[in-house]
Amino acid sequence: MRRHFGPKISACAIFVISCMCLTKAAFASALGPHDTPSIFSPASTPADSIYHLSLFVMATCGAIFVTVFSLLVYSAVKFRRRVDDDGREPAQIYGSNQVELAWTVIPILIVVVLFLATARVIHAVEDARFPTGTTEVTAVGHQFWWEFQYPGYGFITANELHVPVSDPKSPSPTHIKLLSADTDHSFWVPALAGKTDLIPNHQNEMWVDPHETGTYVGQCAQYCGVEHAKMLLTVVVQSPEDFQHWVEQQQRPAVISGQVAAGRHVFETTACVNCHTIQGTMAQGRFGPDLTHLMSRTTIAAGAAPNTAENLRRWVNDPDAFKSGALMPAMQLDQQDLDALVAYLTSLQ
Ligand code: HEC
Ligand SMILES: [Cu+2]
Repeated sequence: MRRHFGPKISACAIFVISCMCLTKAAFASALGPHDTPSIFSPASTPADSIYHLSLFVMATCGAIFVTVFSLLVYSAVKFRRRVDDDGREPAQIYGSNQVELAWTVIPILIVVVLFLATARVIHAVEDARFPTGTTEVTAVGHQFWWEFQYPGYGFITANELHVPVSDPKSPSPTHIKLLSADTDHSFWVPALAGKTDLIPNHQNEMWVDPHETGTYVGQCAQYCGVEHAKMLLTVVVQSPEDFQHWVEQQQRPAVISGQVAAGRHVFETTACVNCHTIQGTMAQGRFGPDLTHLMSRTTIAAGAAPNTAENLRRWVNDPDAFKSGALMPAMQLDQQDLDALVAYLTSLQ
């Protein structure tokens, strides 16, 4: 006697895979606060609303899954082929208005409810009004790093976005205009907000209203070229005092120290100046990140490596060493110039 296991086995596989995904998601949220980009530990308003919506959608889909799966198991077990089966066709039933109405109307209602819940969140996120204390930032995506302009404060930085924490009683959100210098990128810090694309010649917008200080990680979520995977994002949410302190520090021109004059000379007499800006010097290039306060960042090359003297040396000597495909050429300097240059770079506090 032949037994039919096909449908049961594939249903079981779907169930096991779903359980694995849910467990993984639960673990992701249980991991350290925000060192993995996870939508399951929101710390800012748009991310909160998206998180609650996704829980609602998952619960609805979970209920549908459990209902359908239980009916499937019940039917598979109850109506399985038995030893004493006479092999005749069972009675065929056709045309029950009640049953057909039920399986038409109930799914329509479910879809309408999911649609309305989603539309509500989209409206709340897209049509938000901004209070007077809003911080304005323009983020420009470049292959393969982020430029952050603070027009209200008059400075530019790269890769590590700083924003103030927002007090629910008097919110101080950050409004981010998104532009691209070359191709499509996507700004995604899951704990803070949904992802929004940066498109050449088209301005997109998004905002964050974080309610917990801390460092949040994200990345470019749109394939933008060979080093897309190393186009990481860091957002530092600070207390209003710390943020103010950081702004004042970023507004200062670069430190000019006689001790590193040799390195500054190397910088100013090589192609570095065509691609990088150091405020207060003749270097005004815009193709690469602003280096005025290079040492105030914890990483270099959009999170590709920690910002240490050793890594700066390796980077300038050959960017491809840890970010192959980066759009900065290896500068072919001799050891002495390289040492002097790194000393200068590390003085840029
Ligand atoms: C052709 C343009 C170009 C030239 C010339 C150039 N760079 Fe760059 N540089 C870039 C680009 C683009 C990046 C960003 C690479 C990335 O992260 O993918 C970069 C990144 C850097 C960084 C890391 C900054 C950060 O915050 O991540 C440093 C430091 C740096 N360059 C120093 C130099 C020095 C020193 C020179 C001269 C010896 C130089 N660069 C010459 C284009 C250039
Ligand atoms: Cu990108």
